Amino acid sequence: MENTAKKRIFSGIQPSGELTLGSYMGAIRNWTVLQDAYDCVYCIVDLHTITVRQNPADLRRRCMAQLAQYVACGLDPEKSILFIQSHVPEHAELSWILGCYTQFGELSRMTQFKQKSQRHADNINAGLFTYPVLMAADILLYQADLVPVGADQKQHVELCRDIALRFNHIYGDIFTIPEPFIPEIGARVMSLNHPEDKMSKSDPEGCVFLLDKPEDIKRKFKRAVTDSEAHIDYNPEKQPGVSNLLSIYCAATGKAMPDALAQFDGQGYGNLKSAVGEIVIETLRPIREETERLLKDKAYLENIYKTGAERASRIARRTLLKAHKKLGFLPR
Ligand code: ATP
Ligand code: LTN
Repeated sequence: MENTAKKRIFSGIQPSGELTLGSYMGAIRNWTVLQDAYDCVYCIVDLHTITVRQNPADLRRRCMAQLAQYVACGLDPEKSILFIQSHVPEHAELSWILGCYTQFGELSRMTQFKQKSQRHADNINAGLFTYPVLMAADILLYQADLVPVGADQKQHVELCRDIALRFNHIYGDIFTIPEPFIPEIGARVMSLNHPEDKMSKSDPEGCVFLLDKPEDIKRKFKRAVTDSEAHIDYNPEKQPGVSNLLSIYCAATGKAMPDALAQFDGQGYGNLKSAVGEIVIETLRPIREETERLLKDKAYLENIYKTGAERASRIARRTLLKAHKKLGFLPR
């Protein structure tokens, strides 16, 4: 598959917590539909995750669970390369090189860095600062054309483009210049209890996890924050909570917003919450059941990530050596 003329896709998610409805609707769901038309490489980015202190046993468990969820969501290891970032050392190696072509000022402007350094004020480490450089290495190693991510990652993909253009300008066409690929619906699923913020795994009550039990999903939607307008309308500025519920409903059913609005016209918020809760429960049920089944077969999952790393390495090594040659490093 690595030799086809299909365009290449790369994306990754951190094993820094459990996967959420946000990462599913903003990223993974999109990844699955792209598998036939593109040559896809999907990663579990564990190196990124240690920018925030992790418990080693939890990290190990979450990596395995994340791989199982990738497969349960429909990522097919026969079609796509599924692997773990730390198993392919070229990521860290290219990251060092690209860091020498990235400006301090550029990294200082990254919104995620500003937010995370506020949230982890006691551990503003260099890795947190250079995080986007490692992300650029991830993408550029595979010569990716498209990077399917949620809206919050657009700035990082744009920085990746700037770094690649700069490098290519000096050394010739080494890297493919990637484009972010952001879904029309589901690009920014908001928190259920703080609808002005992105749904995030660090806020368990405002967030639905892919492996949540039906009763937990039901409770979270029941308690979702709405407003006092008392009518169902799509207006993210004035009615962020209700608009978020409507967006989740559309993303889960595939319905267009005007159709969803017509369906809920004149109904109360209670009905909307339970309808969205139900559809999310039914969307996630098969994923949870399949994940539980897969997690019992560790050998199968290990085989996926080992094969994935071998296939990924072949592509990554080629790009890294090309860069080494251009930079003037002696061949090994
Ligand atoms: P968090 O904010 O929950 O800690 P994160 O965004 O830092 O997560 P990941 O979990 O690695 O990091 O994100 C995985 C992917 O899912 C990215 O492509 C991201 O854009 C997307 N994503 C994450 N949360 C949402 C959301 N609420 N809505 C849409 N897409 C999202
Ligand atoms: N920073 C991303 C995760 C990530 C990523 C990537 C996404 C790391 N490397 C390469 C796309 C391509 C995030 O979602 N927090």
